[in-house]
Amino acid sequence: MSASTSTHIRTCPLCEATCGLELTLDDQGEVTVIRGDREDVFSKGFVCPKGTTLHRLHTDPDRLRAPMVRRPSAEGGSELVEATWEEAFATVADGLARVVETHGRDALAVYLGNPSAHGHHGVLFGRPLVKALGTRNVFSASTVDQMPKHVSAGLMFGNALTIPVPDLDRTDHLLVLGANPWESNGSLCTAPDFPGRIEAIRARGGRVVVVDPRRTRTAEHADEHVRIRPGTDAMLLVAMANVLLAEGLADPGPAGEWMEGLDDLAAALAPFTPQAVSAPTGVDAGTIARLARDIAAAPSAAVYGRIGTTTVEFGTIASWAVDVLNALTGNLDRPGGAMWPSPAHVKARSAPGGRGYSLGRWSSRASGRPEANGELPVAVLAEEILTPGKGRVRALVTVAGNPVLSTPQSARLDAALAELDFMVCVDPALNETTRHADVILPPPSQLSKSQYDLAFYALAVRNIANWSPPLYEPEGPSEVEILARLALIASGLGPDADPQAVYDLVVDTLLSDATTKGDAPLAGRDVEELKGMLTAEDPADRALEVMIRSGQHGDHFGARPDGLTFERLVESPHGIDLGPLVPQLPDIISTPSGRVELAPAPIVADLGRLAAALDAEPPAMVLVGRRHLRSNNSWMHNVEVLVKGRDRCTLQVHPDDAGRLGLESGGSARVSSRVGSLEATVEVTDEVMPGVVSLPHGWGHSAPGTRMRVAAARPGVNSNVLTDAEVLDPLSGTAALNAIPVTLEPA
Ligand SMILES: Nc1nc2c(c(=O)[nH]1)N[C@H]1C(S)=C(S)[C@@H](COP(=O)(O)OP(=O)(O)OC[C@H]3O[C@@H](n4cnc5c(=O)[nH]c(N)nc54)[C@H](O)[C@@H]3O)O[C@H]1N2
Ligand SMILES: Nc1nc2c(c(=O)[nH]1)N[C@H]1C(S)=C(S)[C@@H](COP(=O)(O)OP(=O)(O)OC[C@H]3O[C@@H](n4cnc5c(=O)[nH]c(N)nc54)[C@H](O)[C@@H]3O)O[C@H]1N2
Ligand code: SF4
Ligand SMILES: [Mo]
Repeated sequence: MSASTSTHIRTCPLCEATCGLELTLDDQGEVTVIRGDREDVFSKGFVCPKGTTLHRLHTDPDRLRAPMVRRPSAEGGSELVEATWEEAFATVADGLARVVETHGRDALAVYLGNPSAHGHHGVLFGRPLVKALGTRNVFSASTVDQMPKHVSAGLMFGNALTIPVPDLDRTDHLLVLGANPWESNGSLCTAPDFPGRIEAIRARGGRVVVVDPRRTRTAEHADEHVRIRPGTDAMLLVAMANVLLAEGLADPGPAGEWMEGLDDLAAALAPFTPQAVSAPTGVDAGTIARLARDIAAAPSAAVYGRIGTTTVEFGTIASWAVDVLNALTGNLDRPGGAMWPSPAHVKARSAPGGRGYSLGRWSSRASGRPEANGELPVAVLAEEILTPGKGRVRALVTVAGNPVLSTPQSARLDAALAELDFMVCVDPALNETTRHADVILPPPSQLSKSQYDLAFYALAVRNIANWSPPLYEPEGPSEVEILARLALIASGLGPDADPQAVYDLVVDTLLSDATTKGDAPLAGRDVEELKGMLTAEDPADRALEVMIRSGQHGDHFGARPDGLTFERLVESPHGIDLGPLVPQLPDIISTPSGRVELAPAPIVADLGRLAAALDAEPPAMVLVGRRHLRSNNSWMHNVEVLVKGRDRCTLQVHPDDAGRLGLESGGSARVSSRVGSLEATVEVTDEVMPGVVSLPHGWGHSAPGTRMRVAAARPGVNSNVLTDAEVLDPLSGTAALNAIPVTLEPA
């Protein structure tokens, strides 16, 4: 990491694709250009426009380099001013202590945003902080994203993290619903150059079908595009499963030996015939039956659903139905189908079965929404702050999140945050959310930390391990140090407690698990001796080293000399390819039955709600979201080269609707929903289907008191002003961010 090196290789931390980057440095150690790393074992040189701007986040003059603390202002109000780290941590200790002493720990809440799931630092050290806060008010971006998939995987396979991914590189048939990897590069399916991998399916004679209310770039590159009425994928998918069962096409293949519930499934799906779902989905019955027969007939096939199938009212049913279709067509756990990765940081299992997955162990205070994965729906955060009574949230910790732009009914959340007694944000930006903070603790930039994508290698289409060193020395405490010190403060140990205690705790817990729990790869070994064998220095890297070495490909601390070590990762800047995905049944299953549960009771029970929706009158106009390649949720709009050019925060309206309503491109429309209203610039395009309008999320950078000067010059509007915090997928608590009923008029 010396400044005199001319190139630096690292994995891009920005989206889930984990592309290898090659950074060229000048003799001052400044990054001059970023290209795709052609030698990267996974991405092979692929890069997108965001990856090439990674250094611009580091050099952004608006990036906070010192903590901000709220102080009384000359005008009689208050303002955020730069402070020392000592002052900042002392202020946090005071603020949290005051709230806990007066109102108890239930008055604390925490929100973990998307970047905290990238890399390994936040993933490993966010947990001790959440634990130390000792509250059930735990929120994250998962409940505006993939929580339905965790719930369906938990109920079907026993573990919320065992999510099957489409085996893109070997499949003969890919059915994509509600995902647009041409812009997003994929999610819950880590595949650098996702578009190239899709094109390869077609090049080898396979077939790609895209289900989306918009003719996306992904749809344009497919063999077939099926327009669907937003929010109804669950109906389409269960009707397809119904067809397979009714026509005798259901054949789970050898994996069927490990499946439970096939008979219950047939009964539960009986109401959902293609005829019954055709009107609400807007897809004709013949097409639905053919889509089902096509996946059954293909030599191998994978069904893959993403944001358009999860952030909707029936997200868990849709997520489950995706894997039911994979299972019924013999594609679950077979090459070319939907398979489970075997990531290096996860320990091997030697037998199926386990405690399984529980849901709804507690509920939110104000509206009784059940927890999932230990979290409450972020949609209820505002009401938990605003509703008086015992347990009312009075203090909030955010880490790497911008919920004011990212979560539903955000005007209410924005107002609620102003009511808090105390708020601390771990974030490098002074943005729409952090402007409400009493203290902002900015971690150093991504270039100042090492990188290993714990979460995403568990979702990758090949088994990959790739660790990147930091490029620069951090200019202040590392993110791990900040999180550890917050954990110590939350535990009541004060602002000066030594973070080493938390570093040790994380490593000790991992080693203790590896020597005692489950299949304990290091059973009988001495924890202190193992600790002495660690080679990494950084606390997050030391924890990672334990996971890698005790993991399924690991050296088990010398017991398997050919196994993976941290040193080998360090010596392999372009990554280590551990091969294609391999079948995992039955050992991967941790349901109490030890079998795949095709018809989990909570999901079958929820089908009644889906059946009731078959006859509901559909709204005349609904709103959906979209993503653009040059944008990343809410937080990269301050990079000039990414946002320059044409306005991307436009309201897409179909020509028929535009004509009827008197709207034209470049004009302005007022969009209103049950909870809010905004004015957006119109883009008339037949990319969207009639009756559907689309607005991207993550915009709306016009709030006072922020420091995002580039973003503020092209603010756009916040689509989540329109999304309704009361409309959730009940099992997962995930907000419906698509299929929002709206009305439109010229502004
Ligand atoms: N309407 C609508 N809303 C949506 C979606 C949608 O499709 N439609 N998508 C949803 C999805 S999938 C997601 S994931 C969420 C995202 O929601 P959030 O995670 O709440 O928001 P982001 O925009 O990702 O904001 C990330 C924050 O992390 C900060 N940050 C960046 N790097 C670091 C770092 O290294 N450390 C720390 N501590 N902070 C960092 C940034 O400054 C920014 O404040 O939005 C959701 N909201
Ligand atoms: N460039 C870029 N890349 C990103 C991100 C980003 O903001 N920008 N965000 C990252 C994150 S956090 C995530 S979670 C992933 C998300 O990855 P994707 O899921 O691929 O994201 P989107 O591009 O939002 O695609 C969702 C698609 O669903 C469609 N849709 C909306 N409603 C429905 C519906 O009811 N049914 C169906 N079938 N389709 C529907 C939309 O038209 C859209 O094309 O992307 C990641 N990658
Ligand atoms: S596709 Fe994702 S991982 Fe790859 S360069 Fe772009 S932002 Fe980075
Ligand atoms: Mo996401």
